[in-house]
Amino acid sequence: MPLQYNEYYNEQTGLTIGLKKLLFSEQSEYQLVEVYETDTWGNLMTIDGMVMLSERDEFVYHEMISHTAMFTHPNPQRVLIIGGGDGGTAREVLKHQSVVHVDMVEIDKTVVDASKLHFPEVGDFENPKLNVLYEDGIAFVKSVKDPYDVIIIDGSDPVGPAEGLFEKDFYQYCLNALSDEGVLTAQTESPWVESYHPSMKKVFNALDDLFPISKMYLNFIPLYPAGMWSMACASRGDDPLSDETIKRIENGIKNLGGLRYYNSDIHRGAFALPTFVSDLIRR
Ligand code: SPD
Repeated sequence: MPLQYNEYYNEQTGLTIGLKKLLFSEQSEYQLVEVYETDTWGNLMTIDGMVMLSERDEFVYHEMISHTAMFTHPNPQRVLIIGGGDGGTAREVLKHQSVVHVDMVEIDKTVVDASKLHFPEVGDFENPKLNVLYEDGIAFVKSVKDPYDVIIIDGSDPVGPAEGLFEKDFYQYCLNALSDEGVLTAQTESPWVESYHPSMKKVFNALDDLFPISKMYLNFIPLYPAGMWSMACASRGDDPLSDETIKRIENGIKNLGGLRYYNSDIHRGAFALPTFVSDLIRR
């Protein structure tokens, strides 16, 4: 019997990944953080039995959650990342020359430690513009005094410590913590996994109530449940689909190194939703 990792997301339906060996396993104060060497995906991090990232496909998630927000804002200087302990979102954000300061608020230092050890290409932890804080992201965002231009919610699934990241109160605090033209993006789970629909609806209803502009967008991540992944983009200023935003992407993308998924066509196309997906969040 080969060594396999299984994540079941609908009854007995799930995802199977071939493993070579376990590299890291630590039950932190919050969750079980594990890293495996896989057969074809490079190293893989799981939290409480759910895939967080693999070396081979992490670029999709990190490029899409970061650049969508960063280009929707006309001049993002101060950025807040809630979660994001593997460092991949910060790495993408820091590619933007306008950025002056990034606070990354990760509740669990074990995630950062595991990433530094086993995902050396993912994080840019030595970057002097990056400030890593080990705190509860909800409490942090509630007490922000100096607003951020972009807030990115790169949490895990809505069970355990990340549950509060799918609640309306949290998005109210985020709105208060954003500057006038502030933009927020968040990961919002797979439209194919019914158990997460209530959390998805909660987030999109909250954003719709609170922000002048809020939209869902999609990307395709092979090691996440069902491969189709949704994200939210909400803005106090520009629309992610405005001509200005698209022009900013077209002019600015050449200054960012090494993108492999995100481009202006993907940005535009990602907001086109299949009917069953837009029905999920229609009120
Ligand atoms: N089930 C996957 C949920 C993924 C959420 N965040 C992933 C962390 C990558 N930075």
